[in-house]
This record gives sequence, structure tokens and C-alpha cells, in this order.
Amino acid sequence: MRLIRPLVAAALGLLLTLPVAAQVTVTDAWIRGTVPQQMATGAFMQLKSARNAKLIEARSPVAGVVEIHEMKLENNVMRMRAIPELELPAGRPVDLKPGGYHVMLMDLKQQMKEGEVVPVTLVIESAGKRETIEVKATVRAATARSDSMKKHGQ
Ligand SMILES: [Cu+2]
Repeated sequence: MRLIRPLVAAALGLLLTLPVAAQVTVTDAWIRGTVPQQMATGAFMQLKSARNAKLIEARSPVAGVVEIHEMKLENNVMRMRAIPELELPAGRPVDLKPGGYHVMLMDLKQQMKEGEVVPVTLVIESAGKRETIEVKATVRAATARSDSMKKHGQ
């Protein structure tokens, strides 16, 4: 027993610390709140993958269409466009934030109200394998809207 106990404890500890899915951690997921009738908004978070991976798809029950977008300054104009995938280099955090990469929620089925928690599903591909990650994103106030976000989706 003297020997087995620590072994079992160690094994359990190992199990608990084993990463799930594609070893991608998602932190600080949030969605920008909307006003009634607004059809689109952005979801933001930080993604970090232990292995080289890419975000290839996102879904949410609150949106009819979900795309991965990037924003870039082109000729002094911020432009937003859909990208087929977002690279997640091993060990390097990738920020999805206003003015940069984001998950675009379009054809919204409901208003995004501050404080609500919205499920977002991320599809990650790594070494040819696909895995899904369920994320709970908290809706934050719409006040931090940037002009470019306002124009988007209209
Ligand atoms: Cu967008």
C-alpha cells in the first residue's frame, strides 16, 4: 500500500492534467453585444495550441452564418475579409480581438445581450485530424464598437 497509493495518486494527477482535444486552450472568449435588429457581430478570444494546428471552422446556434475573419490595413483603410483558416503555431498565443482576427457571427437569430453566455463551436485541424472545441463566450457591452465593425455586415 505504501507504494501503491502514491502511484495511484500520480496516475490520477496525470489523467487530470492530460490536455483534451487538439491541445488548444481558449481563454477570455467574448462576444460584442448588439442592438435589436443588428445582424452581425464579432466573437473574440485567445487561442493557444500545443501543436501546430489551424482553426478551420466556427459555428454557433445564435448565428446562421459564421466565418473566420481578418482585418487588415490596406491603403489606410481597415478591411475585413473571410479567411479559410487561421494558423495556430505551436505554443504561440493567437489573439482574436477587435481590429484583428475574429469570428464573425452573421445572420444573428437573436440579440446579443450583455452578460449572456453563448456557445461557440470551434473546429480545429491538427496533423490531419479534426476536433471540435466547445467555447462559452460571454456577451460584453456593445459600447466598445469600432467604426469598422459598425460598417461590417451591412
Ligand atoms: Cu468580420
